Amino acid sequence: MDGLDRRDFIKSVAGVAALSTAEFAAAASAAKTGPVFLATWPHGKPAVDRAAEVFQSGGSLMDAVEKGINVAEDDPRIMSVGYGGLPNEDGEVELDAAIMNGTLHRAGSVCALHSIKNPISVARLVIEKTRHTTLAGEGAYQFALKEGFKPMQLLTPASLQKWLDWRATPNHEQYWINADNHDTIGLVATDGKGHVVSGCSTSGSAWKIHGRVGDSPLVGCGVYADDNVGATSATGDGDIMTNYCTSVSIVHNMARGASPQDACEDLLKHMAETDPKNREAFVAVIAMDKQGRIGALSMNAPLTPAQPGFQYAVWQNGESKLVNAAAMY
Ligand code: SD4
Repeated sequence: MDGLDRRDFIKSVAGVAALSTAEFAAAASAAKTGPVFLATWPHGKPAVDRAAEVFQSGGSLMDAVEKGINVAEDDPRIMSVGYGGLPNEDGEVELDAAIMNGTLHRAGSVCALHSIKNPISVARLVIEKTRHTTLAGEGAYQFALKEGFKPMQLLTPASLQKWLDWRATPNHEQYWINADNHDTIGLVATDGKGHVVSGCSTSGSAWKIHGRVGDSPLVGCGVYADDNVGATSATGDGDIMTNYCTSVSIVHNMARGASPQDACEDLLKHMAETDPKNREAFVAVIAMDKQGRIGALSMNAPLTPAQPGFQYAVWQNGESKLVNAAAMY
């Protein structure tokens, strides 16, 4: 939070709360920006481009977020999402995804889904075809089959080789305490008229214990969307972030008047203050308010030796670009 400590932040929030409804509405509408699509990592760029294309050709914002995320899920080169994602300790790919509609205040999610390459599409059908929010494991798989999804082998020759290499590494059980591979796709969007959607999809932490569920499919952790405020998503170490309900915490910070960037900073600062070890953690977040203003932040840079920094993709006014996010520490 630039030059603001927590007490100042709370005061500034109180100032916003003092605005009359009319003043607040006027400020909000002045800031409207048209549709905006924001996604994590370089693979977010083709995703936001696809999302914008779907939206501009008449699709809904839910369609746009789902189809945008499908691009990363379908790409075998991306080893942290969908087809080609790195498997669990047993060599099986287990996928997590969630999507949340900010108008309906309704999310659908699937966890530990095997053999189906587009978990975000299954998650969306959880909203549309059921009264449930989250389906897990075999139940999620059976639901996907009933809805017409075709099972397939999600390992590619490259991801299989990585798993074999890991298995051949002495002391490879260390992964129980030291995880790597965090490149979830998170995609948040606004239609430019106050509607927001958030989605994310991941193969989760590589070599995880069978059945491990990260933050991504947990509503309020990996995704959150509320048309009254905005939408957020998170990427990184879900075993840490889940404990902070990352996405809903940032939305609540925005609801109290923080800008998207300040809302991200406040949460990451809180994480670092409650446990100093979190300063070294791999945590990165994206946020958008309902006016289309964006925020993005990672806890530290470089994130890992293999991943020198957190980048996000943004599409706005007909153009997309990749941007280096700020780091907290
Ligand atoms: C998880 N947050 O399962 C996910 C993994 C991820 O980038 O990469 N995020 O912990």
